[in-house]
Amino acid sequence: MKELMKPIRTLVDFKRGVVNPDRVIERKTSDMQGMYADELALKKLLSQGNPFIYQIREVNIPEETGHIIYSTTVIYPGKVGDEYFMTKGHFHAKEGTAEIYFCLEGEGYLLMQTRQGRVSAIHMKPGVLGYIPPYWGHRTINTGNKEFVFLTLFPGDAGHNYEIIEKCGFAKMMVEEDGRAILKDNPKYTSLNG
Ligand code: PAN
Ligand code: ZN
Repeated sequence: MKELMKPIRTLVDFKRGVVNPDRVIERKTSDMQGMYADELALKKLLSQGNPFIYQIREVNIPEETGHIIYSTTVIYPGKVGDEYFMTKGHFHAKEGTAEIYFCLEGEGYLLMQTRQGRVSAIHMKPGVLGYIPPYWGHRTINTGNKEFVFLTLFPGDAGHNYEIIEKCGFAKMMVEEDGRAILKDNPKYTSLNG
């Protein structure tokens, strides 16, 4: 039998996420190249100081079956052209694994998509839990004017596959139109099925 792992106590600040993370991952505008419809607007942001788009605060949990990995994500408020700041988005490497997102602060959307191009979106605000069933790729989008903060929990052996989204994008994108967030067809989307 493997050595027993010790229980972990984690303090989570609803406005900032995990207070003492083992690892902080920062994603800047330059990490999001090719993901926004308006490439000129992205170039402009790059030249204006390459701002941070989001931050992940992770706790060290073994990436193994039986464990539950958890972390918090903060997406900053902002837009690239009309399109709101968002995460890269991914499928799990082991696609038959689910995930739970729980909103702590701010507001936004949990956008999901299957390999076949079926799309679903959940409006997130504090107290809303979004369940991502197995086989749904997922991305989150900050449609508010302050930080959008959420806790995520997923199986230890899920893994991450970013390639599908990098190559095909999401079928829908979230843009501001007349002061409101609306879901529109993404002109850059290419279907996996050709
Ligand atoms: C989340 C995400 C996190 C950042 O913890 O990893 O929100 O988004 P990207 O990984 O798409 O950059 C999760 O879904 N983990 O599986
Ligand atoms: Zn995930």
